[in-house]
Amino acid sequence: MNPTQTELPFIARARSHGARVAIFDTNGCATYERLLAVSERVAARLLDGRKDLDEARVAFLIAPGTAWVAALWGIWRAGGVAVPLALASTRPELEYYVSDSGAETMLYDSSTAAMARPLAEALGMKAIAYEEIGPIAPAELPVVSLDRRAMIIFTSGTTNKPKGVVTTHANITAQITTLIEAWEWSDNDRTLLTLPLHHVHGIINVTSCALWAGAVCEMMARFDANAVWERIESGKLTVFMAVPTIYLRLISSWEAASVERRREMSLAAGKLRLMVSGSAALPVPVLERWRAIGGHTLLERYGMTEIGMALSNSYGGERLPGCVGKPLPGVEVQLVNEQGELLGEGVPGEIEVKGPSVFREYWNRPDATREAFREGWFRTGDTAVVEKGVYRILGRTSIDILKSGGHKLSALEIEEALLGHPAIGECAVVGIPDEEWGQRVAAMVVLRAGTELELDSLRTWARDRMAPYKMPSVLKVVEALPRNAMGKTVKSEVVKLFS
Ligand code: MCA
Ligand code: AMP
Repeated sequence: MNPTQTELPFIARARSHGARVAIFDTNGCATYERLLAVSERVAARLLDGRKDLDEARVAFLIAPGTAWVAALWGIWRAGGVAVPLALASTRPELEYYVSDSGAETMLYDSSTAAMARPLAEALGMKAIAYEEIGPIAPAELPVVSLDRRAMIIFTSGTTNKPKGVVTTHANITAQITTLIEAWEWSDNDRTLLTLPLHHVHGIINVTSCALWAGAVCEMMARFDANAVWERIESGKLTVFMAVPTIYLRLISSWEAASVERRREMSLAAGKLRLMVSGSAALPVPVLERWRAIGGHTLLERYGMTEIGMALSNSYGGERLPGCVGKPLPGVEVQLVNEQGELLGEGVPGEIEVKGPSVFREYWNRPDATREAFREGWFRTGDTAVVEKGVYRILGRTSIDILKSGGHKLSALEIEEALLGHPAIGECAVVGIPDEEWGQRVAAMVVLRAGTELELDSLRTWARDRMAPYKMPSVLKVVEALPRNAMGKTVKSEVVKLFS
């Protein structure tokens, strides 16, 4: 590439980190120089003679590690829009993400080939195996301006199909830099990724912040509580971020250890400089338990796929249990009532967010994009209250959006899938409170005449149709769903019937 050309900021950052180690994964380590070299190869392979992908979508199904980052960076450097796919998704789910995004190319690795290659073939996409991208003649890479689209992450909402959240390079840069500043990331840091790489939490907060800072990012193929404790006990980690369910798992693992080992685990945890919880409400008893075990008051923050992170407890100052703190640098936050009127302290209202980190649009859904904004402010659908300038999340405005294990789920999407079951005539899906998962997916069903249904057989049937975290783990068969005078299912009654 011509050195006088403007580069995307993350590339310039990576160049400045040079020979430092960027990633440790199951295959070993990679320096920043190596990441740059490999991602350039990916870009050249994707370009295949073209000058610029011009925002063509490239879907990629790759296990966490150097290959995943090289794929993301390669897509960006070729001028493409990255569509990270979830390893846990089923074939129909992947088909939807790929078709909805209009991705023309699928990048995959040897661990995902069995799923990705036939899918790409069936959809007439170009399929590229990461391991088969050999040395390639260097290509002139395009100049990609910050206002161009960079990524599409699918999110479940109040519609029955997930929507693609489009962020530009400028949005992503803003999402990263606000956290670098607020949480004081530096090249002395070393973090551990245990989260899936199809959400902002894993992609931006952990991986991209670490690589922006010149830190080391250890990447685990999947979360495993004992393996995480081993890494904590290595004494090398400085930063760790996870969802509340993961902290609960770490607590259980600590509790199962011998008294002597517990002491070592606690000592090691206390040496990290920062431990963050987010993606779902952190119950205060969990925060307190972790304070006793790990010697940290977990830093709780609030974010969303559409906005990155918006609110955060203080890094250096007081952290208030049950609260998510104040707006991050460069992020404007306000609370409004249903009429869009600004609310003062102590009055609950909907959180609205504005600033450079807020996404551009829902992919191919101009109406949904328009509805999501009020006078330039993004309407989150989350309710909060402010007390002494500090925000506390009270819940979501829609009962149809669930959070389970940190995954946002649409009750409507799960209902639509369940209605495909031959025994199910009617159904209502709700989230019921659960200590481990935050909420559990619960399905209330009315069966077709002459049929029977057990939870186990429903889950077996669902295995090919939805990711494991979407599958109902509670089932109730009823004669009729609770309905109002208009015939609409009353979800609040459904929740009560489960309790
Ligand atoms: C899995 N299982 C569940 C659930 N998930 N059961 C009930 N509810 C669930 N949600 C069941 C499986 O069916 C399986 O059952 C058993 O648990 C183990 O499944 P497995 O898939 O192995 O679970 P896991 O790997 O232990 O996963 C737990 C997890 C994972 C590590 C907490 O869910 C996770 O990584 N969550 C984080 C998601 C995330 O990154 N969210 C951020 C999005 P059986 O054994 O019977 O088959 S939010 C975001 O990005 C915004 C911007 C933000 O604010 O951060
Ligand atoms: P997602 O759309 O998957 O990015 O999930 C974002 C949603 O997670 C937000 O709209 C909130 O409902 C929820 N969320 C994120 N962080 C927190 C938190 N600290 N407390 C409560 N809810 C949270």
